[in-house]
Amino acid sequence: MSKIIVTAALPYSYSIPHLGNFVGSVLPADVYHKYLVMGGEDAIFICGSDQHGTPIEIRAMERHQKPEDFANEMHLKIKSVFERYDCTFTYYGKTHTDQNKEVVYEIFDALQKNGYIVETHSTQAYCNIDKRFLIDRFIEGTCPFCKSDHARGDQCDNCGRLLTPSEIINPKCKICSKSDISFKGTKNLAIKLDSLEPKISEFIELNSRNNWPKAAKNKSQSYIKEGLKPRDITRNMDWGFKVPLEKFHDSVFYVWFDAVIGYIGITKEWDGRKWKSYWTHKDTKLVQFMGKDNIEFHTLMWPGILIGANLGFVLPTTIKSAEYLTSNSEKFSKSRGIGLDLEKCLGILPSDYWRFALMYVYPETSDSEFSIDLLREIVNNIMNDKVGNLIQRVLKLSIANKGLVKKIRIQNEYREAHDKIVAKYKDDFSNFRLREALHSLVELATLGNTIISERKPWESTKKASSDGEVANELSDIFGTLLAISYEIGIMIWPFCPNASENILKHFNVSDTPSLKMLSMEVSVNLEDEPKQLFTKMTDSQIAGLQK
Ligand code: B3M
Ligand code: ZN
Repeated sequence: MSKIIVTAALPYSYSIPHLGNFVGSVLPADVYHKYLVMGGEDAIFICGSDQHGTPIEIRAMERHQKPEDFANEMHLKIKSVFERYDCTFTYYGKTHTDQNKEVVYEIFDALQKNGYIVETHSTQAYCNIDKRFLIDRFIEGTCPFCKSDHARGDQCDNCGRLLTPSEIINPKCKICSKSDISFKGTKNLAIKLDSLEPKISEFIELNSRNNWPKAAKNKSQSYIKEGLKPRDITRNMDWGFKVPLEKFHDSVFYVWFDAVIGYIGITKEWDGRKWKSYWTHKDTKLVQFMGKDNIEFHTLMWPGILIGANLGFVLPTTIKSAEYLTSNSEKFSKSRGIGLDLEKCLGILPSDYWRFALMYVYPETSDSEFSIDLLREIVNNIMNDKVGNLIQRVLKLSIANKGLVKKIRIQNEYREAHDKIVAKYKDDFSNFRLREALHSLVELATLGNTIISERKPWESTKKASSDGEVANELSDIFGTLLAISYEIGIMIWPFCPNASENILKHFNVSDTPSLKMLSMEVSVNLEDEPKQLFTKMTDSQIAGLQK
């Protein structure tokens, strides 16, 4: 059986992620991994906190804390928030560990030996007030490409282009907000992406056939077309992994260098023995979830590092990038204060609700607008009316007519429609259409609701006691409706694990659901009254979110 490594982009550990981050990577990765678990695959789910980089140093500075202490504190908070959203990582680690450092050094050595590291000399922005180099996010200004004011030293937050500080228009120091900036000479180490370009390009050609979204493929190809340049992998700052060369004793590796390698380092942190069998197995599939602003790091720099090091680590098979979740057409962003923070959300609605609603609008192929009104619509009309009510009605009807409940299976009349939906659900997952898979699940509930409203089983239950034919017909309907409810209980598990458990306990199932269970004989417990699966949103919940 081939091994599968599922990863979600490593969140920067300087603040709790918001809904936009969550739906862009960790949530769909968790949903997808749960589906693989249901299919009995040998799949691990790896994520962790990205602990280096300037934003962390900036926040730590503001709090008078050491970057390491601050990053570790935030790491624990982020980890616990994800767990409260029922994300079940195989391991949620972090990048500032000995294990990651070992892998980073091993890869760096190999890159050097293979001739892919070059020394670069450049002038860097320097704040004359704070007396330090203003790298990456320590400098902000206007983007030379899209003219947005959200350009930072390393990347524009709006258009996603990678930048260098000297390109930024009207630069300001992030620490003192002044523009007393000069450019001073400094040296760095870069990875020769230019030399690696033919191999990176070949990798993109080949692997983008594995369900890469258009954005991932097009963006990567257009960068290749422009031509790759050497890219710095070191920075003149203290926080990070020291570059192991005397000449660079005052530099550390660039956060993105040890963050992508962190996928491997975190797996090593998880299991000092097993990590290698996943990362170096020739049949391993590496499936990586991320927001679209992370694409080029994963399709150019990361494969460049892996190809250049040539240590036998697998290259990304599928890059599953997401578009943006928007609010009034603006991208959710923690730096700009739009978007709801995950902790607050959980105080208002339980995790299943967010998991369902967010996956229902997962910006899979284009940006997707999210609002409190839309959330209410999804919770009230879809989760409650279509899914929850169906399960409750079916169980209540069955309890009230115990004698008519016989075999739980889909009646011939509905078999074709039913099979089509279940096959589509599986096909959606196999082709990484996760939002579609959830919509397919809702379609199954719709089929159940149609059967109830067309057949109106309650109208003929009395007659069934004296008419055998009516009784048989009702048994078939109940059997079909119970089978649909049971299947929803299984198929909803990757999205709403709690609802799944609540449904399946009525079918005497307490194990983790599997796809095999879809075709197994099942019994129903008609003793316990069903509780409401989901409830509609109250005005006070809405008000809580608006605050
Ligand atoms: N921490 C960026 C982000 O949180 C970055 C991802 C790293 S993935 C290796 O969006
Ligand atoms: Zn300054």
